[in-house]
Amino acid sequence: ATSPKTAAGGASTEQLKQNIIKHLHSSLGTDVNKASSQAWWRATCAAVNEQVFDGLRNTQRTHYQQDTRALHYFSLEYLMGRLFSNNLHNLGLYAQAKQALSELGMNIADLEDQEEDMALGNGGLGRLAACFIDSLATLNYPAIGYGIHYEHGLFKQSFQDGRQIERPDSWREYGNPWEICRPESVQEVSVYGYVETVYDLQGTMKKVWHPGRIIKGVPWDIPVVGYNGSSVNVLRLWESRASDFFNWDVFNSGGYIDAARQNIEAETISKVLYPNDDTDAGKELRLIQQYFFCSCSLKDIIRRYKRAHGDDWSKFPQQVVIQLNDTHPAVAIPELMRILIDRADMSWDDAWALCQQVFAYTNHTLLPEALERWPVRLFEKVLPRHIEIIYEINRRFLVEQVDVLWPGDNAKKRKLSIIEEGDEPMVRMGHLSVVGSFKVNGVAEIHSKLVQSDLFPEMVALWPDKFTNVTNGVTPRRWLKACNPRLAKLLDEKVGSGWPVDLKLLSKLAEFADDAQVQDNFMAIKQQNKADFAKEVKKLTKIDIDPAAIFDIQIKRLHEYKRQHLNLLHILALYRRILQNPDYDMVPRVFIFGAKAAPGYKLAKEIIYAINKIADKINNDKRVKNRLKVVFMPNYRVTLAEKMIPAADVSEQISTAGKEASGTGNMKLALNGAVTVGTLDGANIEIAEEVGNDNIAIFGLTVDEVKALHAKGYHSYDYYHNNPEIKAILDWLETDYFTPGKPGELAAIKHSLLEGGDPYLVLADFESYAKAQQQIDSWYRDKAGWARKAILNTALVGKFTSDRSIEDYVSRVWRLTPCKVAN
Ligand code: DL6
Repeated sequence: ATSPKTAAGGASTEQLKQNIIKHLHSSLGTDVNKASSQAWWRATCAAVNEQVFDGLRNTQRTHYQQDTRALHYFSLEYLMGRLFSNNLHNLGLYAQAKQALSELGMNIADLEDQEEDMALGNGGLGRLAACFIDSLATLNYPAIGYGIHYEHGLFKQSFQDGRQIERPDSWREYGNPWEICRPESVQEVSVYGYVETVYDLQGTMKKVWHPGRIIKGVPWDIPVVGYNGSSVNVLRLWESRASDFFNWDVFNSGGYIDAARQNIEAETISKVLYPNDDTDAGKELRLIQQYFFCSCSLKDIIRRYKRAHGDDWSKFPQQVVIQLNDTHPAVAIPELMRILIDRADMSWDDAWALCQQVFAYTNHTLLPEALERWPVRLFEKVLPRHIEIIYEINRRFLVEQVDVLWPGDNAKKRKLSIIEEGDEPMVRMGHLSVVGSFKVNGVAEIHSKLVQSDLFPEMVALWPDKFTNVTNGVTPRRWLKACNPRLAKLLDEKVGSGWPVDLKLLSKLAEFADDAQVQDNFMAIKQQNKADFAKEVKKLTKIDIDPAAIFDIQIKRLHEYKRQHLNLLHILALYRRILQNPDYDMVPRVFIFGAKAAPGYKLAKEIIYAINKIADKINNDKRVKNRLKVVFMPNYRVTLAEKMIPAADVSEQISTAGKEASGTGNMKLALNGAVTVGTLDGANIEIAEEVGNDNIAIFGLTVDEVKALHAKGYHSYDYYHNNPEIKAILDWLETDYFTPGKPGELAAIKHSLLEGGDPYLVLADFESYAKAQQQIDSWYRDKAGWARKAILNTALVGKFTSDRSIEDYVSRVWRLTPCKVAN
């Protein structure tokens, strides 16, 4: 049977089939009889791209004709995951493609598995960028994402005897059907060299930068398809290559080998994503990466602006707004100043006035190790002209702002200076971002408050209106409709099919929270998702898990502040209780982890090792009688998250209060009906406000209590000595119980919690956490009560759609107007 035309105005099933076969023949050079799954997948992508490219052309034409103000999102990371099913869903073509493929004898799920994840990001910050560009296209806002076309994304993770092994990720080794190279828009970027001061005939001083190296930036465009046939925006990622001009010189002078070496050096810039989510400052290549993509992107923006406005810069701030995704792209501020002053001959005052209307900055973390600072001497070497500009921005800031509000106060100047004094003077990128931006936001209410009170209080005194909040969000298209089709169907039936673009409609589901039939349906869906995921667990880890148990999931980067080790200590407590009391009564529970540790983060890797070793012991201990299972899923990534989230009963959001800026996994899990065990941190606080305290298990110290405890003096040994369960568990880690013949192999955790001072207050929160887990256990025993909670979680988290975040940015920061694209 063929289906009618799609909502997107696209092809019928029959046409789609013909198109797929056409592309098998003409794009892939193969035939239905011998095509591999990979070829079928590529042919289907090519067929889908016919519509994607139509949308792209229409969108670009409309934006050009209407000369729209546009957002330019600058981000070093985009954690896109797969695009196949996402594009099909957003085009309204998924069901048709499934049907077409099935009529061609292919299973759509098998084809989905042909696609590598586009893992050009580490975690929350990169995934947020991906959700935001989805929402921008869906809401018809003119926007372009700029970033780096890394050859290798985030490493692939496997376990060897429980230890994390990293392998390179080569996501586009055999090409990527979603991207288009745009040689016509290549840019050139300079680095190194020296600055000369020259005077023209009128005696006016000018600075001339003589670069030491020129690199070519080649743009790759990835179409970003809005939901339901709206706009198709672009994610433009820059790949570095050696500049033709530069190589030619070296080549002509007989230096073929030198030319080849420089080629390699130039290409290194976009070679690999730095795998830390917080600490890379100091690495020369990282600074060059940041500058490379900012410079390419600014020149691209200016080229487009000049096409419409020539050399008249007056409309630039009306047309262009640039969002800095954390401080990683902050070097764009001095780069724009350099272009305006050195290239466009603008006065300092005019250039600065313009810059300050263009940039806005989002802070994503308060962790001191994540606040970027670059050695001045590195800047001098790599970007000699930019450091001069930064000095001048700083000089004027200190004289014209700081000294005016706090005359003669040198301590204030030291604290606020963009240049940190010391043996090794540093450029503070956070300070530069605040000074150079017209708006600064945090990513959840509490985080934005802390940005103001703890990180930049003096900046708030200088510019109270500059600071605002935009709570994060997630796209419900990927994180509910596409990843949880069973629940999506139930929601269509109960609240209508408009919820993917109007997530508050889900609140209508709350009316059914006590309806026995809806409860049964909702929990049956959860059960089926759990059964599907149990098969995946078996396939990937060989571990059998029972879908009747509580699936308790902690998925996020491995970090001490996220406290996977708190979860682990509690697992050990349960295990110990079972061993001490063979009849220990608990609802069977499967604790499931997914996390990558930064390759250089030793303790994080020790925590992974400990979880794996303890899992091994518990899973094979007959005395446990299946009450407890522990699973660490290898290679956690977007595609795996899409399978885990629909199967979760419990969502672990257990960071030390004040440390997790927002979290977004918390939103995805609640949206799919998981009940959160969480601290009053980041967006957990807002989730609790939405779902109500009966439907979330809150525990632990609050931000104020954490501060008070640190102020008073925290002694983790007190908890060790006063709580026999804590003592027994920590001592257990030092034995060879979990690592036969190798005592002490898991002791790193104990040492960090005792001698290391337990910086993230794991022991202080342990008791309260264990109680919250007890609460979950007793809630789960009441079937109807649990179903009600699960339903209400889905129903009441409509606030956390990234569409709402984008509308908040639009009204508080960007001032954009939607631009409907005619098909
Ligand atoms: O804002 C997105 C995401 C937050 O949800 C997380 O809470 C936060 O940890 C994360 N921050 C980073 C750190 N990057 N830097 N800098 O990924 O941002």
